[in-house]
Amino acid sequence: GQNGDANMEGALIARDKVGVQDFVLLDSHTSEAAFLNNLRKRYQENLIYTYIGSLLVSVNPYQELDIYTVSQMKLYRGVNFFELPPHLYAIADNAYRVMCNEYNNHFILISGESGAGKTEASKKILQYYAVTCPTTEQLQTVRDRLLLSNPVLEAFGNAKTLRNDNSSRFGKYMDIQFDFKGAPVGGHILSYLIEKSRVVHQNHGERNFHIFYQLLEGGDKDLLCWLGLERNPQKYTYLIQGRCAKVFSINDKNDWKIVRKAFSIIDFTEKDIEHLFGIVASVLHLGNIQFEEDSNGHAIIRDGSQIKWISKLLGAHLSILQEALTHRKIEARSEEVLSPLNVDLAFYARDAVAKAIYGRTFTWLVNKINGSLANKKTVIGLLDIYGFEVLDTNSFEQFCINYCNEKLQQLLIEMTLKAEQEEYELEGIEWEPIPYFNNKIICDLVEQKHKGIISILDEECLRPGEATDLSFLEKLEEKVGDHAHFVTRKLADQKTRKSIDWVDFRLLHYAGEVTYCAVGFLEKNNDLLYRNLKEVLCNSKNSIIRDCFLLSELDNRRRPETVATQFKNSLTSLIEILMSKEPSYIRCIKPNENKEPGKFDDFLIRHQVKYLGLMEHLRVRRAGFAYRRKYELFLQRYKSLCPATWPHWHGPAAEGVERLIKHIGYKPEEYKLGRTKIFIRFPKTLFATEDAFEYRKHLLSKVPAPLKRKAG
Ligand code: AD9
Ligand code: MG
Repeated sequence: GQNGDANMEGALIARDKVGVQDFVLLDSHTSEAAFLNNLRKRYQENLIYTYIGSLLVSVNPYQELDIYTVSQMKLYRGVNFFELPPHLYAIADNAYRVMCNEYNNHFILISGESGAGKTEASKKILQYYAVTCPTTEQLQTVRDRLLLSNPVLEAFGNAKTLRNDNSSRFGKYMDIQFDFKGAPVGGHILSYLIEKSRVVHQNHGERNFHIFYQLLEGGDKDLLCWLGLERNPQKYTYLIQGRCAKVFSINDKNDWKIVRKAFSIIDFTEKDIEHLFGIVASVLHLGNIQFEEDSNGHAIIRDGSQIKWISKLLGAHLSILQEALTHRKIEARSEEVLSPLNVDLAFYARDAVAKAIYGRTFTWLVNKINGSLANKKTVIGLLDIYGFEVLDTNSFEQFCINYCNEKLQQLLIEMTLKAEQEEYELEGIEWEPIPYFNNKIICDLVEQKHKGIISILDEECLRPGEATDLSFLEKLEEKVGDHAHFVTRKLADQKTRKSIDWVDFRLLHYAGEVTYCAVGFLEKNNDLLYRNLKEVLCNSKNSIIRDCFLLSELDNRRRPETVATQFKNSLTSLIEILMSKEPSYIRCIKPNENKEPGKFDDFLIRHQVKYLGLMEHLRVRRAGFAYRRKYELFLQRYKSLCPATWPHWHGPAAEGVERLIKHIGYKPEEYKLGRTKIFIRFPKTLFATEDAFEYRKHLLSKVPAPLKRKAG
């Protein structure tokens, strides 16, 4: 089960200088100031990891630390959870060992806001398994594919944002699959809602997905020539809106090499690669298509060169493609009529194609990678999603991302409190529940059937022609205006002292308040691609595009699910997947807004400590029992402290423990005896026992007291 055992060994080490490595050991009561002090002390010593019991808190160091070497990995392999300084590897190793011993499934949930270090953590854990798990030559390939899926998915799914130079713009859940010997034999990736809008638009200071820049910087001359591309990103409308094609911290050329190498290992044929980059290039060409008005006010394409390239790369008929970009097929009395688009709609159609082909190609990539990995039963899942984010202007994408973070927070609340309560119940221990903020109320506000924001949005999407983003806003005011976490415009000033713009709505998320701009919500939720454009794509000679756009989609008269509803459903099934597994948690903290090493921004960190619920977590840990340990283990360690149990105890371990603690004088309020474990309420009790143990060991060995181990 869960590792609730205390950090007894490490506890004693130089507590003052570098803080305690488990918050449970903080002497001063659970004050926020003490918590922050401890976190700061450790951060300043580059000790970025700290436990709360078995949960790991991580603060982004924004610099390369020397703690991820192979020898570090080996150090953590098979070692008791708390015997070494806190580390990702300890969490990973613990999950692995419990999985091997009990043949059950695990997952490691990594959460925290954008830029806090989730993706780095998930990559490091994967590396840990790749290096330390047993393997055979045969399995080497699977291992390499698992590892190399990362650079590929990051190239296509990550981008520079204001918050993070390598921000995940999709959610990722990866199962690492193990055989009965504990060798990693396969994997499976689920991806969630990629932020397609980025393909056609970027905010100032942000970039499009990395792959575009990598291709232009790194692709060899022949390839670019074949794709009809120029090396200079400034030439492409879709790449320059953020005005930062070049980023200091990113080496596109180098990354390109890694991605290319990854493709060859993940079983991509030359044809696949040709078609894949044909699509990437088509997106760039699409962005450069300009429309102008003819004398009738209809859109015509200004310059035919881009569309020729697209036609070649996607294997689509030139004139049909041209027609599809400037006309819309309308069904009137079982007759199909082509109606010309005006310039605005033509641009809309163009962007819709770019988003659709990129978005679906991303899904194709994930499937392709999955196809190259085998499928087995016992797994450790790694969840790395896009973190909570608040931008200057927050749109539909932020709404989805932040909703996703609410769901995971909800999961965490349920599973930690549940696990804790279940353990006490199982062991027959009484305990008093700790109050905490349950964000279920916010999840409900967003997702409840008929009443929630997504339902309201979907309803508006069902009224084409009538509904607008503003009518959606009105409906929100009307239907959820009095919800505690919806700030209505009428009361905005009183509630949050900031008034709300007439196109905005505001939610009080668990992680803070966010103002969303409703403009574009309906369109993005509908995600409409004109039928004749779909037809063109279904008939494409580019095999990837053909895989992505199936003819059956055209027959389907049923209305496809909206984007938000699809997302909601996929999150619901993700939560189900996770609930069936044993959890481990890593909570990542972002130390400052400047991506700077060594800078501990008190205000920013306090806020995260608060909304991540770390104090509550700590309180639950402490108000319950700070320590618990199986009778056998407890006895094994401390038996030398009692003549009746030393050197051997022959009866049941529980009785041995009872004798032992009577002998060393535990008071009744200090402990409880459960069915299989002893529960110790205060850290001090254990410290004393541990000190006595060390002293006794010293006497027994008649050698100088052991040097204090370097703290972590
Ligand atoms: V987002 O929600 O995807 O926008 P993440 O994933 O939480 O976000 P990420 O892991 O990408 O953040 O970390 C951001 C940057 O911080 C990385 O690119 C590194 O430069 C830096 N970082 C994070 N963790 C570490 C670390 N353990 N060691 C060194 C780190 N640098
Ligand atoms: Mg990330």
